[in-house]
Amino acid sequence: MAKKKKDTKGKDKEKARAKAREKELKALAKASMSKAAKGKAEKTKGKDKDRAKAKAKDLVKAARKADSKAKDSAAPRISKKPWGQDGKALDGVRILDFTHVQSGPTCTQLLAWFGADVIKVERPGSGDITRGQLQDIPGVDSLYFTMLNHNKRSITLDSKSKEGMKVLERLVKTCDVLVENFAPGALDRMGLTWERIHAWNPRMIVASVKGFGPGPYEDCKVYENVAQCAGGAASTTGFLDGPPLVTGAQIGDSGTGLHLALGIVCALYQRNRTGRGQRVLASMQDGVLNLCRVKLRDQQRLAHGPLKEYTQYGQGIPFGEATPRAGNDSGGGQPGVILKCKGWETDPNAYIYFITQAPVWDKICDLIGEPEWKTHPDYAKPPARLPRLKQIFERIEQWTMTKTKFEVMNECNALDIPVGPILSMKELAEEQSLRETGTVVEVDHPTRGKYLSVGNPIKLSDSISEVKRSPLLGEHTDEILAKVLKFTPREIAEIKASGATGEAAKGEAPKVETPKAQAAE
Ligand code: CAO
Repeated sequence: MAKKKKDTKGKDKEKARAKAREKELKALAKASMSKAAKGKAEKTKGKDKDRAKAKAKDLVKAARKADSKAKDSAAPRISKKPWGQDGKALDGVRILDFTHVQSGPTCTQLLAWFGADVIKVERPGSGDITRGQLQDIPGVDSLYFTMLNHNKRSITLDSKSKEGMKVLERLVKTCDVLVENFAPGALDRMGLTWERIHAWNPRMIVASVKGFGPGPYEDCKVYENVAQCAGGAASTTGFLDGPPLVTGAQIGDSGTGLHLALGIVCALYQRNRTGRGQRVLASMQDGVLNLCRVKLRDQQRLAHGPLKEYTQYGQGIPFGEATPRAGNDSGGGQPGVILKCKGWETDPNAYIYFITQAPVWDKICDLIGEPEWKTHPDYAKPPARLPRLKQIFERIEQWTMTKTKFEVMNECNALDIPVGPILSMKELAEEQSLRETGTVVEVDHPTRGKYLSVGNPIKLSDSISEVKRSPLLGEHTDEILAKVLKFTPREIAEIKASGATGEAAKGEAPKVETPKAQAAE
């Protein structure tokens, strides 16, 4: 009898738990639905709502499946907290940030967004060279600096002084990762060789951006456009009859910073197993070449005949020995060009990228008013269209020029025809949905005031990614010496008296651009 009562009680408890969980899942679905629906433009509301509904349903289905799998094990359940608010992914990881300019700071900013404690070590008086570069407001940290150094703390330190090295040693012993992008050999010249760092802290990961990997150019200093040229991007960008071109996307600097961040996270993961730190190297040439992978693909395809999807093939222009500049041709092989839209005469961005993807060819023909092209032997099949692409796109352009780029996008999207409006920076800055996802954020800065920045483009469902303003020069020197490195007040006084932390007035950005700063990117 007693046992039966106990069983019933247990069952009741289980029922209550199941009921509570069901409630949780419904709330989860509701939250994700309203989030998805909220972030979309008015005009596409209906379709997005349906998509959000389906997504929410899938979410609940997946959660139920995970729950039933987890029932008999200790496996964790899907977080009950709202999107992105269940702690920080890299909580507990401390970074000694010895980076400057763009490539290194991009990497450490990403790690800081994921929750790492990033301590930026800067030269007293001047700090990161970008603080004073391209200044729009005299005496105020430039947007170049503020937009690459969010969520970090700043300590000023002369790493070449005796006292400075004492502080650096303590930092190495306290941190998990040292990230640097000095010129080749600079870290060694400072006395921070890999062997010394490893002896001080065998768990320390030392991550570097360099222009080139080992080889004939390993000693070169490298900037963004040098990397774009040396990594194969410039020779394959631009039009056939023009010079090589660099692209506005900072694939050399920010691209390599991204590669380095992945290397660091992998090294941290491996350290869990081995207990040992390791060196991580991301060269800018390698990073750019990695992003130009499809161009090396085409280089090898050339040995077997012309690249038929390139516009030049249709124009009868012979191919040379190397992958040519492809204009606006797509790397995926689907014919695509940039076409004028309504207003192109006065608006430099009234254009749209239009792809004549084979599976939607019939829909394109109907849309532009050429239904007979669906069955005509000169147009019906992709190989027949290749030599006629110029004429085909001219016809499509007659249609796009009658509409704005957003009208073209709406009409094409409804038919699953892939198109891309050419969005200006102004349009992106004003785009509400990007504000709502935190991809474009407004940040307040004590000396600059409010400004726009690009937030974390990588979204984790459990990890918060709030964007905090960049530090003023040396803003956290005292705090780091005392609270992180645990120097006594007397030791701090000695360090300061030696001049190792400098005498720069806190928060003041350098006013004069040095010739070196102007040369840097
Ligand atoms: N205290 C004392 N000295 C410091 C210091 C500090 N806190 N921080 C840096 N320094 C010193 C370095 O030790 C170095 O001294 P030595 O030349 O005597 O060894 C010196 O400052 C200059 O460092 P640097 O050579 O890295 O800087 P640079 O302006 O001459 O070159 C750059 C800049 C970017 C070309 C070079 O650092 C480089 O090639 N980096 C690797 C590639 C890279 O990241 N490029 C991307 C740049 S973004 O476009």
